[in-house]
Amino acid sequence: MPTRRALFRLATLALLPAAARADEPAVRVLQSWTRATPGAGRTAAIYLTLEAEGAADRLTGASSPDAAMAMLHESYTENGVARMRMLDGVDLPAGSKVVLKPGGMHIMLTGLRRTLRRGDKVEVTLTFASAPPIKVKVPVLAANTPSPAGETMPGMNGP
Ligand SMILES: [Cu+2]
Repeated sequence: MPTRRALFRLATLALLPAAARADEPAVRVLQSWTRATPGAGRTAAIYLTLEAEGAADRLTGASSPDAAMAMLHESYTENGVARMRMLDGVDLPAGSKVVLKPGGMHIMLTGLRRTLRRGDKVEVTLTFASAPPIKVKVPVLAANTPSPAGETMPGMNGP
């Protein structure tokens, strides 16, 4: 005769497949990249293309074992000066691509623990309001990789 606890466990297991079925929040990372950092550079901007599948979601944060801190940032221009501000999150509408790119939104890594060399990969974990966290291995491209906006992030002299 199974104990009450064992019966409870069986019942819980039986529920799992149903819970993992349709409408499970999911976000796809369609592209990711960053640039090699010059010798003493201790910041890097991570660019991504994200797509929420199914329901809308929200990118709420990031972290990396290679950096002391990872923040969501947005570049903007004020009186002709490029600046950045922190974002609480990035909304991901259902079924449409959201592009984090130079001159716009990005994930700012500060306190880099190593130099990022072309061909390296940087591990970044993305967290979402609904979807489970995603670990991304972000390829490091050449330091002079051009950006769609042609921006070089002049505001980048610190966090
Ligand atoms: Cu930034």
